[in-house]
Amino acid sequence: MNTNICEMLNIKYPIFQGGMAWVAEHNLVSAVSNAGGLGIIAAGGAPVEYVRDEIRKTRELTDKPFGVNIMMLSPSAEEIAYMVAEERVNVVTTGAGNSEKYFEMWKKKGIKIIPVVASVALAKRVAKRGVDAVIAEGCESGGHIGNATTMTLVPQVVDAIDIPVIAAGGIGDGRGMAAAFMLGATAIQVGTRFLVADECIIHDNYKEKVINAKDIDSVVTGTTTGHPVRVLRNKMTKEYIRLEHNGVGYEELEKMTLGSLRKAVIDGDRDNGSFMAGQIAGLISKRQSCEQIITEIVSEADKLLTNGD
Ligand code: TUI
Repeated sequence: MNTNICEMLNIKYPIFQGGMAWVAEHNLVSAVSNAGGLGIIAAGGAPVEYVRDEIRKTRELTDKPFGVNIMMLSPSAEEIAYMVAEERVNVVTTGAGNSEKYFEMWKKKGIKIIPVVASVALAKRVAKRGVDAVIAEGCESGGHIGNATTMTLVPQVVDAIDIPVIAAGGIGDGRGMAAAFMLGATAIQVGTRFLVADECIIHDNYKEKVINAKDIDSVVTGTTTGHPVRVLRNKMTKEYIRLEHNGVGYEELEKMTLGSLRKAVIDGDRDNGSFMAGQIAGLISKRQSCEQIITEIVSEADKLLTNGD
């Protein structure tokens, strides 16, 4: 399990925790890093000072490496890009857009740059610009997604570039990790399984929704607007999908979902919250600590990769 990513980032296990907006804050991040994975603070749509504060709080709880994920659609993305350079975080991951204009600055500060890509084209482009690795994220993931599946995207990205590839999307146990390694990845990113971690601060209704989810409870809103987002189905998604298929436009739909992620994470509002989660939610059935989650995934994968059973 000691792969090139472990060496590069000085982590024990090649497991990243996905940078989930509103969810991935200092408690979860430090617990994952302390357990030997890479915890990643999600900047999401938060203001720059909130994210700086999260970095400092995380540093109080761990002396292990951790990262910050910058969501490029955020109005604060630019300020956060400069702030993480100032703070010299170990790793920056970026998603929902292209962050190449910041690469030189981050490189000069010795920050490892690992963009999330949802296509081979973007993987090639950022690899040419000298990033350290890429996270190839398939559309099984929760939240904002691209088109390709993990099974098809990962091997194509692996073949297209010569830097390490971290597989993301639909990976929730050791079987998923072993499969990702078979596709050529040398690390995995896990989001949904960490939603139910003891150290994850989300509302209990959110955790319950993940634990109770079945294979078919995952839906994608925004397929008609160009902003597809994978969530667990509820009253809000039913209404959203009905409206978008009746031709209601993006602006109007956005008003409906304004603040809906907060409603899920903080309020646990079962009807109106946006319960972002990946398709693997159906597999997740128990609450565990981050340490238990990581060691269980690693030992399952290790066994499969060593003995094949
Ligand atoms: O970013 C994510 N997942 C997210 S961000 C998020 S916060 C949010 N909240 C409400 C609405 C929308 C977002 C929730 N989940 N994953 C990484 C990711 N990046 N997935 C897909 C991409 C991506 C897509 C297109 C990256 C680059 C890209 O194109 C860039 C370009 O310019 O070519």
